[in-house]
Amino acid sequence: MLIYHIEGRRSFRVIWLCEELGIPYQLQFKRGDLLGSMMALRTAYPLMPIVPVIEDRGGYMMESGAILEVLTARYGKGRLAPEVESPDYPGHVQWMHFAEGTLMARLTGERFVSMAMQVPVTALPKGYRHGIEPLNAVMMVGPSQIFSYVDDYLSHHAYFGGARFSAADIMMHFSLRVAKLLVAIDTGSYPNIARWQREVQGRPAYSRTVAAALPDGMNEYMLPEGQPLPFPQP
Ligand SMILES: N[C@@H](CCC(=O)N[C@@H](CS)C(=O)NCC(=O)O)C(=O)O
Repeated sequence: MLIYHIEGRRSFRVIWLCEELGIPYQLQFKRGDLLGSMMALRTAYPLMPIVPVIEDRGGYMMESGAILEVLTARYGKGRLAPEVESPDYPGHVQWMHFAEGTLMARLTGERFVSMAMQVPVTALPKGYRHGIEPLNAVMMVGPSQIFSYVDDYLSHHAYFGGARFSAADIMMHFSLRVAKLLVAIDTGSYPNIARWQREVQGRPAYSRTVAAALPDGMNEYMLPEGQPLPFPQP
């Protein structure tokens, strides 16, 4: 299987899953060259050049959550997903979707507003950032309410997979890691999220993933935290 990869991006999830399940893979990326990695993908898959894309069994597939689901079903042999009848199954599926469907959508939404308004995320009106405020005109769930919900879940579950680590933990890990960059909120300051982060980052497959996916260390897109800059500055 070939994984189109860009350092610091969501392809990390696919690599981590492969490392957990022992799925052989090759990476297509240009080390230290985010634009070069993206151009390689644009050439291979011009119709939807967003990362990750995989090439497997003669076909292309994109959308990280869907890729993880397919690979887990095909190669997992019961690993990284609770049984359908298990009490952990609904939570696992919820967080598989929440990672992109609610969490990343709202974090990037806030970041896009900041880019359009040309102000740091911390200078956005309070309602966007903190969510429901009874007297605020903006009645939406914002990042800090989302992180409180996530932290509460982890106060009575070891993992997003429930009692055992699952693909949902891999999905949520990326979204929580980039929270600091996108909206300048350190999820490590939430005690249960911090406990969970330490634990999952202690997995041998995580260390192998970091070595393969980030050979020059963590590259947070080369962007300053929470600033309205859409691209790396020269
Ligand atoms: N929901 C998609 C999001 C994919 C996505 O937005 N990837 C980013 C990199 S992490 C990307 O390729 N951005 C470039 C673009 O949006 O054009 C997934 O989970 O795979």
